[in-house]
Amino acid sequence: MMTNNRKLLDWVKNVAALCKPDAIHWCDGSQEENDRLCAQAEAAGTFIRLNPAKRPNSFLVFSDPADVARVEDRTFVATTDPREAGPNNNWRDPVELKATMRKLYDGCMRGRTMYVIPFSMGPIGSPIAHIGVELTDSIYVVVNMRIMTRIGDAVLEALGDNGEFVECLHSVGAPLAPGQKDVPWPCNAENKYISHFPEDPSIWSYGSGYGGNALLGKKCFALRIASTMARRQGWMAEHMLILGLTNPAGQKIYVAAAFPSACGKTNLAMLQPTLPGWKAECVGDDICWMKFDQNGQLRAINPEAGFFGVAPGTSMKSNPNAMRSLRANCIYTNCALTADNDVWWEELTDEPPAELTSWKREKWTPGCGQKAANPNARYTAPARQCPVIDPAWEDPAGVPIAAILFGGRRPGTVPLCFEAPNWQYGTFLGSIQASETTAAAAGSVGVLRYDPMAMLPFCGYNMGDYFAHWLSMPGRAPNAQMPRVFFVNWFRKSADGRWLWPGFGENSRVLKWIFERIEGTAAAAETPIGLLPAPGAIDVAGLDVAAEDMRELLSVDAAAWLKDLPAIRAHYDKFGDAIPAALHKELDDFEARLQAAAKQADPR
Ligand code: OXD
Ligand code: MN
Repeated sequence: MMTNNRKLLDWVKNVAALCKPDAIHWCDGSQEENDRLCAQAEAAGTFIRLNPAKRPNSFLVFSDPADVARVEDRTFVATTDPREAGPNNNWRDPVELKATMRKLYDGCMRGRTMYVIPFSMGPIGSPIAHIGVELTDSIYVVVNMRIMTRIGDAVLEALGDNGEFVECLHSVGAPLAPGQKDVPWPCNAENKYISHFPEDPSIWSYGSGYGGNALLGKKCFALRIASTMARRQGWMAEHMLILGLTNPAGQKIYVAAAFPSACGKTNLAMLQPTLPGWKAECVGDDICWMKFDQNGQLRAINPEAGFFGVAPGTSMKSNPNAMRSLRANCIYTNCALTADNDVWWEELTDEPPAELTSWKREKWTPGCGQKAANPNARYTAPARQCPVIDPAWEDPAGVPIAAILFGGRRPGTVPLCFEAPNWQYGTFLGSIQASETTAAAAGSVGVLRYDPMAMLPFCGYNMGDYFAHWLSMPGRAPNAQMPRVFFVNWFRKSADGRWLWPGFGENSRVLKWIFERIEGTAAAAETPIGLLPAPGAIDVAGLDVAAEDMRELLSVDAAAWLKDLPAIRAHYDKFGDAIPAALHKELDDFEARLQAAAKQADPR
């Protein structure tokens, strides 16, 4: 199908004139096209076809060792006024940055094909979805985008002659001279740019072929650019998983949850409840777009169509539903290769295979002192293959969000769970969200890293204005019903360094309390930090956690919280006067309540 969309046609023509590809291919998104591109990448030595008896229609790719992860120091937000980008972003002047990048793009696709990928973030035609078009010279990007988003003719049709789309330009930055042989993973490691121009809006990515640097629908569009659109248009683009929770009576709620990296977001998204009769289903594991419907209900879609998950650590023990999603039709990046052409990564099995090909294409044996898979090795899996995918995951209307959860890795201070009594205080809690690095050496103190709403690397504008946007949400729709806000911490440790809470499927006990808070049946006690589960309100039937540990998990240590106060204030100070006055007031009140409680506990 061709398009008559003038803006799209002109843009493709202009980019082609700049990048000078040998050919242009408009992706239709079909299986046939996908199979042809995969075969081509296989012939080029980029893709390794995995054992069809074990992993049908699946491929392994080894990247260049200089191109294995998102590059935050090469990620830019270009706005006319630097204050717009804020201290949380690397600011550049848009005119200067475009001039620099145009020089790099000039002729950068020589010897390659430029692929045009129309894609929809969200179910095609959903009022919450948005369209983008990515131009790329990487087959790896095309086949990954086909899993991670909806691509092809159906999107062009939805775009129509006059539809708006976000321009996403990507090149690996490795032109080929006539007759020059390609490498398996072309990139330009010395010249990476992941640039965002929210005023266009557009994304210009150069030099990297990996993950969020190259699959521009994900972090670049669905978070950085979308957050600026959401602010303007009165909705929310968040770094959150979405899950459906059904109680034994068959009643269902949906919750969204924001956690910094390495806090088990994908595990929670695909949780298997241990509580009898409870069911959890996955809508998404990474990104959540929320808009009010005409009744003032906040409804969410997962803008993605796949999971781009970290492979190491994923196993039948830690996340059986993720493992089952990987049975076929997946792309693996920087995992290790087994002798019988399957993939392996650290912790997949208790015993590693006797011999592997590592992600560096080297022979690997257990005990050789190297990791077989890169620590950021990934699987790209279609979401529809997840055995607990929610029946409404592609509902264009989205799912109603009843609760938002924040959390982090906090060995101390933060209780297992508590609730914010209102939206403003909930926003405050999100703004001081932090994750603690575990003490590397005995006696060393954990370092708190503030990552508000888990959006620090992904908010496309000034974080202080982002907090103001959160505070403005209740006023953005008549009869706005805001979700309840909760804070959770699965990672609390005892004084002697034991995990106090078993986590994983047992987290369903905390979800049950949250469900019952929303239903109005669970008891909570007021404390200086918010509403804590009343004694006995968390269902511990059949759980092997000592009563004493439960008490510790659900205690508020005012003195410990007060110790964080200087760091919280320093965190706020980074954003200067962009921090809304309402949050400063919440912080002052928070401190006063804690001081009163600390005094009561220790009146000296
Ligand atoms: C991700 C991330 O890859 O948050 O999802 O870094
Ligand atoms: Mn993420």
